[in-house]
Amino acid sequence: MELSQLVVQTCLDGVVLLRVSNPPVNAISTGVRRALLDAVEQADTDSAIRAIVITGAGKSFMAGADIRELGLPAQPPSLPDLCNRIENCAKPVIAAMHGVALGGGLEIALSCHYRLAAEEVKLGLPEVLLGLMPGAGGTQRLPRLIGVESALALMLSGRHVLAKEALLLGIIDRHVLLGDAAAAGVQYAHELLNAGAGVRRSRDAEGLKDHAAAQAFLDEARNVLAKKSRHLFSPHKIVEAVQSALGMAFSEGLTQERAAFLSCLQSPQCEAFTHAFLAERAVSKAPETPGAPPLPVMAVGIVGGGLMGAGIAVSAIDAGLCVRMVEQDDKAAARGLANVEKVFAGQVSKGRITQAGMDSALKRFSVSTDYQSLKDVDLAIEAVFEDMNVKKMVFERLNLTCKPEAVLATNTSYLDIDEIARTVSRPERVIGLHFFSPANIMPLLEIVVAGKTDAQTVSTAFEFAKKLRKVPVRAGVCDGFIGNRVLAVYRAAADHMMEDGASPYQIDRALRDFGFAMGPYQVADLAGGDIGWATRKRRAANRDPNARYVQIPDRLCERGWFGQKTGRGYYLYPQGSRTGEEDPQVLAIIDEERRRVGIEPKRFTDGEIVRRYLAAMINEGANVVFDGIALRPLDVDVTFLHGYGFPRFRGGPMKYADTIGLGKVLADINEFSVADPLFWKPSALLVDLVGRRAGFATLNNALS
Ligand code: T1G
Repeated sequence: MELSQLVVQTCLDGVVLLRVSNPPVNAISTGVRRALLDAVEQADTDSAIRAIVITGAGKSFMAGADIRELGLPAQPPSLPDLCNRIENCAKPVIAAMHGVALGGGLEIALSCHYRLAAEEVKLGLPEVLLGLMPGAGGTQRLPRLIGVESALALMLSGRHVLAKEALLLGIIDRHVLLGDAAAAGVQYAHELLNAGAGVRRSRDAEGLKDHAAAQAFLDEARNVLAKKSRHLFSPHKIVEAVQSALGMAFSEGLTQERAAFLSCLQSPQCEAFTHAFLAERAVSKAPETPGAPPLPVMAVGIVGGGLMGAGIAVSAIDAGLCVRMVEQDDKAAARGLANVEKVFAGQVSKGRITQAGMDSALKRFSVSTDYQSLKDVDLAIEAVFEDMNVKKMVFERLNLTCKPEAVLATNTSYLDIDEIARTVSRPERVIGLHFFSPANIMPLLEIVVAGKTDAQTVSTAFEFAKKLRKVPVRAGVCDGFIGNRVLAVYRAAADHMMEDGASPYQIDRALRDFGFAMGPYQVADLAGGDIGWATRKRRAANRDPNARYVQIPDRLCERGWFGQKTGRGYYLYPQGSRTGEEDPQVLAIIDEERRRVGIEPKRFTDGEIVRRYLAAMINEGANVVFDGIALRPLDVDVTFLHGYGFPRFRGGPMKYADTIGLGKVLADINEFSVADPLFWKPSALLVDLVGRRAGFATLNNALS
């Protein structure tokens, strides 16, 4: 695009309006930086111009540096140079913001002399969420403008603030209640000129005057980070940069900020976070959607009012949809209603919604024992007991009752959806919507496309996910789809290590140190051991008799030790406590099992535990891509980031594999396979990629 198109200029009565135009979000690409610098220099030297207003075209001011250029060699002018040039203008420069002003976008505004914003604007420095830090003066100007406490809070959380709060904090000077921010900006410029107001530079603001208080906030931030963000790189750099703002001259502080910014930019964490950001956008686009617009979904039917059905209901009600629930008898219907009410009541008690908000939400909800109440719904979701015959019966009823075009979805987490689809006369409308528990909170939604599902049904499911603010991942039919299929394999790898000598507590600790929020045995205790037990029993008939099967989990389940809900599992939970204590009796049971199968326990280092666990996860992730169950490796990454607690700063298992090198992963698997060749079979995809010296990333581009 020509530079003149990236920044459109209009000039009237001595005020020039510079409108950045780089759809969809006015990311500050190299071209935008060049065009804006040219325009600002020209305006500053043009004696006919008395003030400059910078704004954005379309829906936004500017969403920050162009994320797609982050890994590329830097091109001049740099964003810090542009910001300095703006701040050095000899005539007033006004930022007029609407939509989003994020990252480098807000940093441009901070280098302007005056700032106004439309009511709905979202301002923020979200660089930390990309493993970065503000790199164009944000760490130096914002604390001077609003003080260390508020500036650090914004930069360390990456959160957005609306105009009202920004005004209170002192980030902006005015907010525009009605009308166009750009027009208000021009009017503000005239007012300033009429009042004889001159330039006013953020670097001269006095927010750091109380040195001792500022230092105390910095010390406190360091303490909090040491506890809560020990794995992360960039938050610590942010604190260092703000420390420079406190102790150094502005220009020196900028130099320190630049060095720290570049170290973040070159860190693997930045690459991983950026991968996660782009992968999330890629998964939300179904390949089917362009040719098959979604059907409108206004009313949703849900069969089953258990915890899952109720969670899905709440999620849909929250999205503004009408929800009709069906249960098999009055007692179950009353329980379904109570489950839904309980979730809303919980939100009221936490202050997330008001009682009036709850009452109005519940007006969109009804429960019945009659399938006829579903005759007009656009989408019906079955969330009944995980049993093929029960599910088939439900689908037969839905087929008879629902209107012909309605989408019929199942929330099964592993059953064969093709088989379910065979029970209806419209298999093209059948799809899997696999929610994760609690369904109103967990962001992941696996959209499972069966053999006969048509394109419109797929795009309707994706649109529905968007309405519910879920992260959709397209999956194919197999036992466990993407997430649970891979989970079964790495959980088995963990169990093998437990039987071979590692304690569940060491395994959990090693994986927490890697960055998981919880280890697999803490997760098992939280989810309930009975669920995994039922799955193991179901799979028993098809299990390869030669495959290794660790019986320790069964020994716990046989004792009724299902985890938190029974007060003990792998851990002890005295008096309903949620943080478990190590249990010597569990260790004794493990020892007994080792003796029974004749295993001499060996020591594992934490590093070995991580290596085995991740190798199992990556290898099965590769199989899932190879079999076409996941579209690309990035779909596996998003599944694990949003449904299984994989640390975001590592980008997902497949991204992590690329980071350490697929050759290393394959070498690990080959090493482990010496002792157990049946379990450790290298994925054909992994072998192929290593042979071609390629990474998983090469398979991500085709569809994204
Ligand atoms: N660069 C490039 N593309 C971007 C972008 C950006 N900054 N932000 C969004 N997009 C694309 C996105 O990939 C998608 O593309 C489309 O815009 C719509 O986005 C020196 C270094 C702005 C709140 O972190 O938070 O400045 O998939 O689907 O829900 O200090 O995008 O359609 O091809 O998300 O309406 C800091 C990140 C950069 C902002 C809009 N900025 N973006 O949300 O739509 S680092 C950010 C967002 C920086 C300096 C540093 C959101 C949004 P496509 P979307 P949305």
